[in-house]
Amino acid sequence: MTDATYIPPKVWTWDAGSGGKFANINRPIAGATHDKELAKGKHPMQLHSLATPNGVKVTVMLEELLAAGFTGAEYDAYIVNIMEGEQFGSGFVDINPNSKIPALMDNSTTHTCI
Ligand SMILES: N[C@@H](CCC(=O)N[C@@H](CS)C(=O)NCC(=O)O)C(=O)O
Repeated sequence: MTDATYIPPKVWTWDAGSGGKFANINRPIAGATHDKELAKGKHPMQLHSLATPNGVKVTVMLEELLAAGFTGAEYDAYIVNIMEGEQFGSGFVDINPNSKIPALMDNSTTHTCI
């Protein structure tokens, strides 16, 4: 059933209060709010994420590739605590301007991210 009385606003504003606890972890904003360098490990694949339903997707893929014997999927994993706003650190925003986890850097050839 649809609400035929709902009229969409001309200018959308973020009502964080209506989203419960998820309004705090999924925000309609992006970009750096503070300087923070990203950690970097020894493998070409650098994963920056958190164990949310979206955040585990890349980990699952990489682990399945490794289990299948694809050694090129070795990676270093780093936690981005989105409850603490770490997705707005400058280093993370450099690899994902959208400020969303997960972000995976593949340094094996050229600098690309997914
Ligand atoms: N399209 C992405 C969406 C990722 C996404 O929504 N990530 C959320 C956590 S599950 C996030 O980083 N939220 C932080 C924010 O919005 O500030 C995917 O499907 O993986």
